[in-house]
Amino acid sequence: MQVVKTLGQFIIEKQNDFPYAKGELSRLLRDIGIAAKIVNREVNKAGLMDILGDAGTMNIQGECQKKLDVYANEQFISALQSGGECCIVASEENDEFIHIEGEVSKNAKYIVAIDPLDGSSNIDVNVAVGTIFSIYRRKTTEGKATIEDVLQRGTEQVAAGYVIYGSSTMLVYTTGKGVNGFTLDPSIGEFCLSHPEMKIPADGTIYSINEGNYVHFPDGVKKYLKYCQVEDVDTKRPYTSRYIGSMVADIHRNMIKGGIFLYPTTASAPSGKLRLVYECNPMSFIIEQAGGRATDGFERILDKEVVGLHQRSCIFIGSENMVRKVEELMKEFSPRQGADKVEAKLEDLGVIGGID
Ligand code: AHM
Ligand code: MG
Repeated sequence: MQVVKTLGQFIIEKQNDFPYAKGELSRLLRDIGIAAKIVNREVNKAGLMDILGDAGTMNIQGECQKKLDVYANEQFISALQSGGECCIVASEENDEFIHIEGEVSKNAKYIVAIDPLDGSSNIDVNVAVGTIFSIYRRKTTEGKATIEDVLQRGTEQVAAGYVIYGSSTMLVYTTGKGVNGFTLDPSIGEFCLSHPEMKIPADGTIYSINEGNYVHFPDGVKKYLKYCQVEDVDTKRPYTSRYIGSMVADIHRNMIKGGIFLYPTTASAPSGKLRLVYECNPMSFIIEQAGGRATDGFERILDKEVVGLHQRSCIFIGSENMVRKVEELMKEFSPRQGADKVEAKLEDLGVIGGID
């Protein structure tokens, strides 16, 4: 008989990897897993919205319908609040970070940054969406946690993960000792270990990018796209283009099959579109732990200075050799130097440039 290992059992087992752990991180991960199941239930009902009532209206049970991203945000915050291990939640849905108050959280040591429902433009069309989370240990030792606790480099993450609400629902996470994936078995309502010790192939044949922005890409990226499309039997080119428009789904597929996901700078997004704290950093931590690579073309994502909660970054992430190839072409055709370098830095830091 095949023995099933649930997420809860796995987390407790892995606690022994951290000799002085008191179980707080384990409880935090468990809380996130619970919220993910609730969000999953609502995502699965999304197509019924028109029957049961649109966002902002009452459904037939007299409940007020909320937009799913708002709903997901509330679920994760409330799970973290009642769990008591988290002192600050920083979310894509909130302009400012949120202090978790209350007796149960008074000794909480962890900061959670979260994108509760990424790829939300895909909900209406029944395409996979995801949740991305990142966990830091608080740095300050007294009083209320502060912005200094939130703005830590990606290298300081103690755990990160994502949930993909797709043809099946999966939770994938790392605590810095490899990556493990769990598939939700709806019949028992548990995430079960289905993808132990996930590894991304060093080479791949899939590239994922919104090619509609081509004219605005830096020359290094344009050269890379041409490289992907040229015929070469030895390197299995031309590669296959696959772009869902949900970062979690695109990166998850590439992690399993081998591939690269690119979101470079564009005219409307001079520093890239995606957010460093709750999108790029957690996904980069996971991909690196799976043996892959993540950069902004010049610098490792996890080493980037973090100065703003909603700071943006461009990102090239996935199979190691594919990412190295883009870096090589960026260096050759779009080098950052002199004034460019200063300007790019200011854009990265959100001092100049922006996106609607
Ligand atoms: P969101 O956080 O508003 O959902 O935006 C993030 C999403 C990513 O999941 C995806 O990779 C990207 O935006 C797609 O952007 P685009 O439509 O510009 O290709
Ligand atoms: Mg997002």
